Amino acid sequence: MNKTIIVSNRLPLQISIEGDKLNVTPSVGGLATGMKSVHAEGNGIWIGWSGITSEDLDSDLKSKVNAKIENAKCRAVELSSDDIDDYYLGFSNRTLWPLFHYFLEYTEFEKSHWEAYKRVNKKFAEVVLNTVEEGDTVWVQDYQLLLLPQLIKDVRPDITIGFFLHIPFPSYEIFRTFPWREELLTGMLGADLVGFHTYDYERHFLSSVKRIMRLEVNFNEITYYDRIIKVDSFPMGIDYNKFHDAALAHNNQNTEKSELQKRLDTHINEDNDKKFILSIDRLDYTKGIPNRIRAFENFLNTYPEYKEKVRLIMLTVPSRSNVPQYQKLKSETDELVGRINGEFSTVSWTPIWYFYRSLPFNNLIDLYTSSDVALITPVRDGMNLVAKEYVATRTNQDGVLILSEMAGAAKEMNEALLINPNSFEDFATALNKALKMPLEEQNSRMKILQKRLKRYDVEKWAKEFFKTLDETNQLQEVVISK
Ligand code: GDG
Repeated sequence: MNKTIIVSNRLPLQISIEGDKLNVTPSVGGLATGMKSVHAEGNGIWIGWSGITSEDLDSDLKSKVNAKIENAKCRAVELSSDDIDDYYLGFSNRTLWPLFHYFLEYTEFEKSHWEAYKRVNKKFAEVVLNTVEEGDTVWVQDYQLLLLPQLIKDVRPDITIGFFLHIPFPSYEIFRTFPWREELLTGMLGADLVGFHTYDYERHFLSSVKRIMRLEVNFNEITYYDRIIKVDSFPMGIDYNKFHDAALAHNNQNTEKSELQKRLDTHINEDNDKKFILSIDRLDYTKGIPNRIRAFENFLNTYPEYKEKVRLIMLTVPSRSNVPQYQKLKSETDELVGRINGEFSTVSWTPIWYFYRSLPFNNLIDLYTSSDVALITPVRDGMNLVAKEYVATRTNQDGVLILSEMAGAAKEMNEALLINPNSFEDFATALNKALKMPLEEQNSRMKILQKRLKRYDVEKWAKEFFKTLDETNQLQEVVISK
């Protein structure tokens, strides 16, 4: 039976070792959730790094960990702490991540990190090549593995390969600053289908291929030697029913309330007019967190009538804390929250509730369902699943989503209040509009958003990708037989 092999930097598992006890739990996060349905089907295999470096695994522990991994239909790529430092923290997170999100000032072009990136992509290729059999399909995920498609295609031209980029692909003017630009594009062109979240990213990629590689591009097909490579956009959806059903269960009177929910209820009961504004993101400079806090301060000064009436609940999830820019961002955020709470708080009101941690899923649902407004304002974001999850949990079709134009999700969420995250005026106007929006208008906007998200959920996203990959495959057969 043919199988689908998913390849991503991390396996969708969290492994922790406590004494001689080994705990393996499925991981959360956009990608893991998104691919779960593909992985569960048939005899799929997921290849990636386990999260534990080879130095921390003696041979006894290694075989125990591997057994658990195999059991979860996964296969591990072994990486050393040097690999992680240079390929992951170095090249992926200090070069590709900032460059592709238009943060040129944060982008480091470090040759040794590039060498590590090439070395580690080869390690992934080795495991894939040892796993793949005739008739299998390989689906490579994201920016850590841009070279992998070509490394597989070189050895196994018969294997169908798909590639999906979860972050933006930048404009040609940004991409061309990258010293190893041609090698990177060549790596991606090993795939038969290259997918992006939006048409704009697709367009930017095609433009770079045309201008840097000087290849023939016909609409969304690239001719590369004797192959045709298809490029297309597939906006990633969410597991809609999971979020919607969790919210229905949460709203059921008989469900026991969490401590967090009890706390939220106390505040709502104090004053029915009190409103919650919610933001949830990884602590990342692309998410526009300091700007959002400053914009909230400006909003309170512009519309003082909202003082003591609104609260911003900010959940920021720790991320990449060993990269210097993230440490700086953490101190800046702490300081801004402290300053604004110090400036505006009264005996009975704190304007910002700030959580710096990851919360369990049920608390996430508490926050989504209790918030009147979601304020999702990244300065640059491939898609943004949080915006979609908020909509899915609004089972009474109330609530307002304020969304940055710079998130890929904005392209398919026109009924949200779309703002430029660099404009304090946009923030203030949208917040005022959201907080005053009549219920009928909230309902009509939510209904349309929900209908679209329900129809194009994550399973549909994966199916569409595979359908197009299949068509691309037939295209190759025509080219070869000509
Ligand atoms: C990348 C791209 C693209 C967050 N906090 C908690 C928690 N989460 C979950 C959310 C959501 C996921 O993490 C975050 O997904 P996003 O899409 O918002 O952002 P990135 O992590 O930056 O993802 C992005 C995505 O890939 C998919 O292609 O959309 O543009 O940057 O699912 O619910 N989950 C739990 N506790 C938390 O505290 N349980």
